[in-house]
Amino acid sequence: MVGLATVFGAGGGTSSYEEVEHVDLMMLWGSNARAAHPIYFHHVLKGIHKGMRLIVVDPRRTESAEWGDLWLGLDVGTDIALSNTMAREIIVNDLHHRAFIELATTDFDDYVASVMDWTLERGAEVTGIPADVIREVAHAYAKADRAMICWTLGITEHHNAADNVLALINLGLLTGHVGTYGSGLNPLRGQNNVQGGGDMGAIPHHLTGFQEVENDVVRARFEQEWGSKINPKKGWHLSQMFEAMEEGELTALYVIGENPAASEADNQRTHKLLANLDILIVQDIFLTHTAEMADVVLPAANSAFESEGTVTNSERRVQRVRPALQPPGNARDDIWIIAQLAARLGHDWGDPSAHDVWEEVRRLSPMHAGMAWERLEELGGIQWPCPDDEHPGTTFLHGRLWSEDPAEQGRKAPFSVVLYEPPVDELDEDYPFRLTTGRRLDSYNTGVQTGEYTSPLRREETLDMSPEDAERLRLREGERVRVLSRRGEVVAPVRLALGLRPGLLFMTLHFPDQVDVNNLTIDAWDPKSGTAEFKATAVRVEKLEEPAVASGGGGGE
Ligand SMILES: Nc1nc2c(c(=O)[nH]1)N[C@H]1C(S)=C(S)[C@@H](COP(=O)(O)OP(=O)(O)OC[C@H]3O[C@@H](n4cnc5c(=O)[nH]c(N)nc54)[C@H](O)[C@@H]3O)O[C@H]1N2
Ligand SMILES: Nc1nc2c(c(=O)[nH]1)N[C@H]1C(S)=C(S)[C@@H](COP(=O)(O)OP(=O)(O)OC[C@H]3O[C@@H](n4cnc5c(=O)[nH]c(N)nc54)[C@H](O)[C@@H]3O)O[C@H]1N2
Ligand SMILES: [Mo]
Repeated sequence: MVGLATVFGAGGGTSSYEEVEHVDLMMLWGSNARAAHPIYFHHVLKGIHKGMRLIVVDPRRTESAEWGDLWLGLDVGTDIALSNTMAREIIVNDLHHRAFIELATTDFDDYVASVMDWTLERGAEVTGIPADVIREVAHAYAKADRAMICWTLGITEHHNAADNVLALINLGLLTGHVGTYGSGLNPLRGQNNVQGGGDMGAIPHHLTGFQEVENDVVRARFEQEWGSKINPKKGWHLSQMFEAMEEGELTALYVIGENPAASEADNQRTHKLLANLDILIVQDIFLTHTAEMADVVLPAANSAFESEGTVTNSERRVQRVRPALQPPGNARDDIWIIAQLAARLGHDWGDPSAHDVWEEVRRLSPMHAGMAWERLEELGGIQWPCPDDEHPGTTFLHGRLWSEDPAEQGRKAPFSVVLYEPPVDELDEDYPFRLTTGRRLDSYNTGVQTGEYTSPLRREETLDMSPEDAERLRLREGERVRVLSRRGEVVAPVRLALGLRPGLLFMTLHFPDQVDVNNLTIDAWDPKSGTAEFKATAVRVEKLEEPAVASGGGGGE
């Protein structure tokens, strides 16, 4: 969000799902969309069937990479090196889009100067990708008629997340692959309503519709609607909140729909800080680990199946949801709980419905103004911006950049100088393995919502390791090992994974009761976006016990 908002003024993916079926070349960068975004990947498959070339940039050979024409297995945290090397290759071969750069961008010369050291040889050395492969991909991306880059956490869960995103945006600007149908720069959102949450203002520096909380004119409009004063200073993001707890500046926490006791990096620190709060309130549909630590638990209805409202997906499409089930027991709609809390604090909001809330959103947020409830229904959802009742919604963003008319074009898009910096948690003799963490198709996040079901797909947590490393450490499939980082340790069974190169390990966050992976992760975070470096931990692996003597058939323990 931060990277896109900095360059283009709007923190949303530029393109529509349907466009993916008309793309010539797609770079799926740091995203295992096959497992984590199956609906989106369905569109990718349709694109592939129509002749799209798919290039996957991921340290692991993922399920997504299996569908790719090329897999670039770079070392964790070297994406900026790859992007800068591609940029230099494009520039020295005169493959950049001079007309677009002239028309629509600024700061090109500084950018050129910053990438000129990134020869193919240096890029290959830092990323681990052969020089001729980087060359091929740079040429293919620049020459494609319609090219798109999609990314997710492999890019954003690093200490330099915003710079990683800016590095990808630079490539789009350099080649003019933005602002036209079938091109674009797209972060895929993690949950059905991550985009919507940010759009509604659940983000430290924005009110609803990306309007700056520090802007006096904006605040005055909201204050008039709400009849109360708004703090003029932007708030803290999650990582800053934990820092503020450490410094004693934050002593009360109200958590709605999040399980930080399991999902935050370096959770020994997290647990200590949550336990030290004066008051912890948790509003959730399950009694989570965080809720178990809480002073007050407010049982909520599930907003996906038990209440009414809207969600906004990665293509900026606002869609309606309706209740299909009755909430159990005392569980109540999140809106109802919040209104009751307001009443106890002396503000009578009555009993607002989801529709009432939505009408307020439309009054305050120009990009939602044309999205009447009935129109959302009729049109099968609408993509923002949709400023008035006649507007059909917006398929792709930033077409204005191609306009010759300065008034229509508006602000130009700046190139950003981004410097390569390796991960914070360094590899050394004691911690020689790079552990990266993420997801599998069969489970969801901290397991709260998927922990109870049984399915043939469902697995326990494992430590995934390359067969070469397993052989070197004399480990067998299923053998339990101790994994240690500079912060903590876990025990997990080994699984041999052909998609991993030697030196790289993988685990998920799905089974915190069995293997609490965030015991290992580092709380280093990106000052621009607030995201933690979940994707790069330095660890070592120790054998737990001597393996039973091998007996030909590889028998059990
Ligand atoms: N089945 C399922 N689907 C989900 C979720 C789930 O838990 N289960 N969670 C949802 C949520 S909240 C989110 S945010 C999304 C996340 O969706 P994804 O981001 O696609 O999922 P991850 O597995 O976390 O990480 C993506 C990939 O980044 C790669 N990677 C790691 N380090 C680097 C690096 O330095 N560079 C590059 N280029 N790649 C790197 C990893 O190998 C991994 O394949 O998924 C959503 N969808
Ligand atoms: N090691 C490691 N750690 C990670 C990551 C990683 O890749 N590696 N990924 C990070 C990412 S991208 C994410 S998004 C986080 C996820 O971290 P969390 O968001 O903390 O994890 P979830 O399990 O998705 O928890 C969501 C909670 O919302 C509740 N909930 C669901 N619907 C509703 C509702 O309608 N109302 C209310 N009130 N509650 C509801 C669920 O019951 C659940 O407890 O984890 C982060 N942590
Ligand atoms: Mo996420």
